[in-house]
Amino acid sequence: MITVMTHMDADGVISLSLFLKKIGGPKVRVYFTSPAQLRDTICHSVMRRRELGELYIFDIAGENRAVYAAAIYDRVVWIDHHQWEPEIKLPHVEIVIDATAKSAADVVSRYFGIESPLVELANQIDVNDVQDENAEKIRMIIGALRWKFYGRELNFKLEKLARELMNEDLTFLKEYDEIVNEYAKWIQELQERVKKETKVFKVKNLKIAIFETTESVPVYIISNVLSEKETYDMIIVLIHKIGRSGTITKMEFRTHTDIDVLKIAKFYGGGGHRLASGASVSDIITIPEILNAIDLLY
Ligand SMILES: [Mn+2]
Repeated sequence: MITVMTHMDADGVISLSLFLKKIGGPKVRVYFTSPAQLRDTICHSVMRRRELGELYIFDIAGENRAVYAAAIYDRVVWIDHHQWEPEIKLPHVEIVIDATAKSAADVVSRYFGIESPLVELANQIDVNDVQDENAEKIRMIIGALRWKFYGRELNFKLEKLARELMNEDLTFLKEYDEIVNEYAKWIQELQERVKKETKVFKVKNLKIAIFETTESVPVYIISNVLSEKETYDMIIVLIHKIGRSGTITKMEFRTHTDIDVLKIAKFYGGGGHRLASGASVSDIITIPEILNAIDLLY
C-alpha cells in the first residue's frame, strides 16, 4: 500500500500527477493537506490500519512532530522545496529538500527521473509568474474546486484532476469551463473588494498592504490586484476563521520587492519561502499586533 500526502494547491496536484505516472499503479491512497494540517492528516491516516507501507509527502514543509508522526510508516519519502531543515534523522525517513527549486514538482520530477511539461507549469504557478495558457487554466481549475467543494469531495476531485493530468493531451481542461466561469465571477467580486478594503500602512521604511477576510481566498489574486497600482514591500492577507477548537488566524505574506517575508512567517510559527510564506495561529491576530511584530523584526 502506498499513501501520498500532498499540498492542496497546483504544485501539490502536479507533484502527485508526476508520481502517479511514475509508479503507474492505481493502488494509492491520496490526501491533500497543508503544513498546518499535516500532523493531523498523518495521525488520521493510520487509524485502524494493520499495514502502513510507504508514505510519500510532497510540497509540504514539516517540523519535528510531523516528522515523528510520519515515521510511523514503514518507509517515508518526503520531497519539498520550502525552506526548512529537518532536525531529526531517521534511517527509514528520507527527506529531500531543494529550496532553490521553483516548485516541488521540479524536485519530484528529478527525484524520480521523469520529464514532463507539467513541471514548467507548476514552476510558473508556484512563483506567481504564469505565462502559459494551460498554467492559468490549471490554476483556475484548482481554485474553483477549492472554492466549490470541501472535505472528502474536494479530495476526490483533486485526485481525479491529478490523474487526468497524467495525459499528455491537456484538452480535457476545457471540461472544467463551467465551474471556472462561475469561479471567475467570484474572483472579480473579490478583486473589487481588495481594491476597496485593503489597508495600507508604513512601518519603518516598509510599505505594507493588509487585506482582512473571513473566507479562504487565493492570495495571488490579492497580490496581483495590488501590484497594478503600487509596489508593496509586504502584502499580508489575514483570514479569520472559527474552527472546531476555536478561532484561528491564517496569515499569508507576499512581497513585490525582495523583502524576506519568511522571517515574519517563522515568527508566527509558520514557514514557506523568502518571497511567499504563511502561518496559522490558534488565536485572533490583529493588525496592530502584526505591525508591532514587523517593527520588531525588520
Ligand atoms: Mn510548492
